[in-house]
Amino acid sequence: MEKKEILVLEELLGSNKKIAAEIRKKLEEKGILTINLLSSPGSGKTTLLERIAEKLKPDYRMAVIEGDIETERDAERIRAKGIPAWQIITGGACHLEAKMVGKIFPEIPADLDFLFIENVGNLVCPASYDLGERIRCTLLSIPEGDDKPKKYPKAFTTSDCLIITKTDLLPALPFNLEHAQKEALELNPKLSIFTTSALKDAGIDELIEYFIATLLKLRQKNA
Ligand SMILES: Nc1nc2c(ncn2[C@@H]2O[C@H](COP(=O)(O)OP(=O)(O)O)[C@@H](O)[C@H]2O)c(=O)[nH]1
Ligand SMILES: [Mg+2]
Repeated sequence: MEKKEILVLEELLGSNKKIAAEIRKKLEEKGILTINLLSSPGSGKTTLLERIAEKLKPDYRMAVIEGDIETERDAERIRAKGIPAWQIITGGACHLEAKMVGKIFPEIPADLDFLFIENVGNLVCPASYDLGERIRCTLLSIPEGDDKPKKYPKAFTTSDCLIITKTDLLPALPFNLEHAQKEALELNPKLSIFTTSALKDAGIDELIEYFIATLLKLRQKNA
């Protein structure tokens, strides 16, 4: 990469960081826990959010910001669960940026518990953009293969949590769960790891407990 290009990129990331820090501060003052979901297309982000919505809806208030290159489809799926959702259409950009979240910020209800952000399906660019989240989760689905953490390290090194999805497919595919977890932890020993199947409703309750525990910690800090 040319030096000039590198400088432009650093400037862009620098201003993104400032906007993200401001968003995080404002959301956390309201006691809202923000969770940024990263993964390849099709690894199960929206399906996981649909499951989480069903389980959280009776006791908690959540909303979702959806990021996609095109279409309103994911926001429509979330709204069908009775959950407020905003769709950001990037028109080609492979990641969300903090300023895009900032545009939606005035519409976000102050009494939310959880704000989920489903990033554009891509394991590479979204890893470089802080969106003001407290928790970043990377999803890795069984069909993608257990070798992916070391091939796409930044998503894993910058995350707080790894959600291995579609575990119902383990009997059908050669995915070594232990190997994937070991390599992810070698990259980032602080990762909290969850193994889930949204289809079979496995491991989702444990993941939700982690989100609730983090929300309580955030609110204790505010008190
Ligand atoms: N077998 C299986 N398929 C799943 C699971 N979760 C999602 N899928 C399927 O994976 C595909 C992509 O899911 P989607 O949630 O749209 O992925 P996204 O692009 O990451 O949001 C859909 O066909 C889902 O039905 C799961 O737990 N098990
Ligand atoms: Mg989706």
